[in-house]
Amino acid sequence: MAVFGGRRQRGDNPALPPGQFLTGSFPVLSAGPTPSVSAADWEFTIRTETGKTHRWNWAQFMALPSEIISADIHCVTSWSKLNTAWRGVSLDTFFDDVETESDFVMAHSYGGYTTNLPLKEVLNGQAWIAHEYDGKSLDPEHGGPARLLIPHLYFWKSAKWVRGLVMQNKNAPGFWERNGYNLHGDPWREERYS
Ligand SMILES: Nc1nc2c(c(=O)[nH]1)N[C@H]1C(S)=C(S)[C@@H](COP(=O)(O)O)O[C@H]1N2
Ligand SMILES: [Mo]
Repeated sequence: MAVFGGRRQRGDNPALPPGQFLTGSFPVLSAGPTPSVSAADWEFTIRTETGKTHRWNWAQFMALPSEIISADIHCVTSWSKLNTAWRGVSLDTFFDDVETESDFVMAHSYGGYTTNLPLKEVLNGQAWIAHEYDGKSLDPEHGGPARLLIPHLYFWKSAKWVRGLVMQNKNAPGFWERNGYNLHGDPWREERYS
């Protein structure tokens, strides 16, 4: 493989989606300042179209079954990082008691970031709320105390400092989607921009 500028060319690594380059570092990409959210004040909610709100505080979150997730992550700015290790709780667990007819979700973060997602793409073992990276509490600049982890979509969909999901019946765009990013964001189909 050709090596230049510390990054390796795509070559024939089958784990790399088109147009992506490997990085060994863990870049920080944040559209604004890192909000300071303590676990003690943390709350995660899911609000449905009927207005019903399901809530979890940190202790309730920690009491849910968590799992280790090993995943490749792909940023639309073209870096990919393979075999990242997280601990988190599947969104399937949070949705256990949620009744909704809506097909879409808007994720909201502490600090105001938003991103839209189809509900079916955050269920069935495809998305987590992660609170550990590499066996340690998630660093605030990477979204600690907890962030979304949706590795099969470009990493802008993995909202850092997530504070809630709001069900929506239209696929209304979130922050980056309003600014030209794709509504869906599949890295294997290079769904980068709209
Ligand atoms: N709240 C919030 N979440 C966010 C972002 C952000 O700016 N704010 N940036 C997104 C983008 S573009 C990427 S690539 C990843 C970066 O995560 P990292 O900083 O842990 O590498 O977070 C995503 N989630
Ligand atoms: Mo990104």
